[in-house]
Amino acid sequence: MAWFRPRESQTDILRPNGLPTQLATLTRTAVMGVLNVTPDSFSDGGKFQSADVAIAHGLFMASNGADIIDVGGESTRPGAERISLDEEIARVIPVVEALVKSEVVVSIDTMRAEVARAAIEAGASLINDVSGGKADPEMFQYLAQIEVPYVLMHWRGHSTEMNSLTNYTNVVSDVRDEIDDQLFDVFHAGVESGRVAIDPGIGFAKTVDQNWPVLAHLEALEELGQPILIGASRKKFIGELLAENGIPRDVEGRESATTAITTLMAQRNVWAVRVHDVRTSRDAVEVVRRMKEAR
Ligand code: PMM
Repeated sequence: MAWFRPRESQTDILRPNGLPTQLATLTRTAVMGVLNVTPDSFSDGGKFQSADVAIAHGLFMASNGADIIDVGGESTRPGAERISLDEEIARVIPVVEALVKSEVVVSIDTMRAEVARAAIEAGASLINDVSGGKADPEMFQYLAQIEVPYVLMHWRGHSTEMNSLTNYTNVVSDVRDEIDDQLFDVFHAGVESGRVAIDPGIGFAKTVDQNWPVLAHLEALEELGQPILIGASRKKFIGELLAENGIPRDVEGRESATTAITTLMAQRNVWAVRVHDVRTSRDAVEVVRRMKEAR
């Protein structure tokens, strides 16, 4: 029948090498649940500061359908000051250990090689580095010695200065070219190319308006040939989009729009979305998966 076209291959989703089996065989976009063990992250800061509360929330997200729990100890909120290495390790490692013990797949959200090392030794399965190797010169050297996947994010500078680093000639091609430069460095350090996923860094050194073309022109990032992760969940650009009478939508009220972005990204075959509300995004990627299967 003319309307019956061959099924689209589920392998259209490009994913990094080195993932644990349950993630390597997924036929849909993966859902990464955000677990910030920080007093000041923008959307959940302070809520999961104590290790026990953080662990409970990580387990809750896993039972709600998260494929990966992304544990971070350092806030990347615009303007945030850095914390010490010891403080970061003290915040995240007990949480990583407990989640791994419960057989949860954990990624470590850190810019520091030493934190990444401690987390991998505690059983984490991937490294999520918002600086894409730029904050710590040791990161790529460490990565070259191990075999876990790595998320390399577009990054121009630390949180204290990133809001002043938003000059682009063309945000879409500039972000792509800068990620390409970061990729050159990571490959040059000896890291296997198949292990690296890329992320345009929604809200990082980007004005509210600059995030939209980046999301709308994912083909520019796709040209780089790496798996893609998107972290748009509850961010300021959504709050501004949904503002009423000049007042941005509060963080909790950004969920439906976040789910809409997850749907569009899954449709586009991104490897993973990093979100706060796991259930809604997981539902969205299941819908997309089923729709693709029915084609
Ligand atoms: N955003 C935040 C933190 N870590 N990691 C990746 N890979 N991509 C992101 O967009 C990203 C990240 C900041 O948001 P949060 O305060 O909600 O964690």
